[in-house]
Amino acid sequence: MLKNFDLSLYFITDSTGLSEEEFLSKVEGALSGGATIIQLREKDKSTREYLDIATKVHEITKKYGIPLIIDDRIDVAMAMGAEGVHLGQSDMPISLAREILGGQMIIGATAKTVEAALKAYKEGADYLGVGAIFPTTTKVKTILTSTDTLRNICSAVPIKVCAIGGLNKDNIDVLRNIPISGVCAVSAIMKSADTRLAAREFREKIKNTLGI
Ligand code: TZP
Ligand code: MG
Repeated sequence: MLKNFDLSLYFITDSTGLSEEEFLSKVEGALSGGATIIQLREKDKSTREYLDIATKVHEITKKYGIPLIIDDRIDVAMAMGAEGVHLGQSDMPISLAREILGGQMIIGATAKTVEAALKAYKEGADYLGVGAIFPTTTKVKTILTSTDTLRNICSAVPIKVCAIGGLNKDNIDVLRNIPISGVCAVSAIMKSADTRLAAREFREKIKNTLGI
C-alpha cells in the first residue's frame, strides 16, 4: 500500500537531561521550524511514562499535521494512536508488526545492508532508515554504513529510504545524487538552543542540496 508521508526532514527526539516542559518546547520548535515527520525515541522509560509522553507529543504533532512515529514499541503506538512505528533488528519483526498493525500504520525499519533492506521491504516496511553515515554522539548501537551501501539500498527497494547518523546541515553534501527521500537527525536539532531555527536551516539546506 502506498502511503503519503514526507520524510525529507525526519526529526528523532532525545529527551535525555531535559525537563518535560523543555522537551515539549523543543519538539514544538522543531515542528514549527519545518520537520516533516517525527520519531519519539525513548529507551529508558517505563510503558506508562512512554505512553504519557507520546500522548503529549501527539497533541503537538496533530496541531502541525505531522506524523508521529514511535520507536520500538508497537503497543505504545497502538494504545495512543500514533501514525506509525520504527523497528530495529532486535524489535518486533516487521512481518509480525504488519500483521498486528494492519495496512494503515506506517512501519519503518532500520537496515544496514541490501539483504536486510530487501527483507524489511518484503515483510511490509514502508520506509527504511539507513546508517550510521557518520559517527554519532547519540546513544545507539550502530555501525557505519557507506554511502555506496546507501545508494545500493535505494536501488534495491521501491520504498522510501532515509539516511541517518551524524548528519547535519554542514555535511549532507555526501548524500548528493543518492535518491534518498530524507535525512534523519537527532542532535543536529535536539542539541540546538533554538530547535525552530535549527530545523528551518536544516530543511532549507536539504531542499537546496538534495532537492527533496
Ligand atoms: N541509528 C543509527 S545512527 C542513530 C540512530 C538512532 C543516531 C542518530 O543521531 P544523530 O544525533 O543524528 O547522529
Ligand atoms: Mg529499536
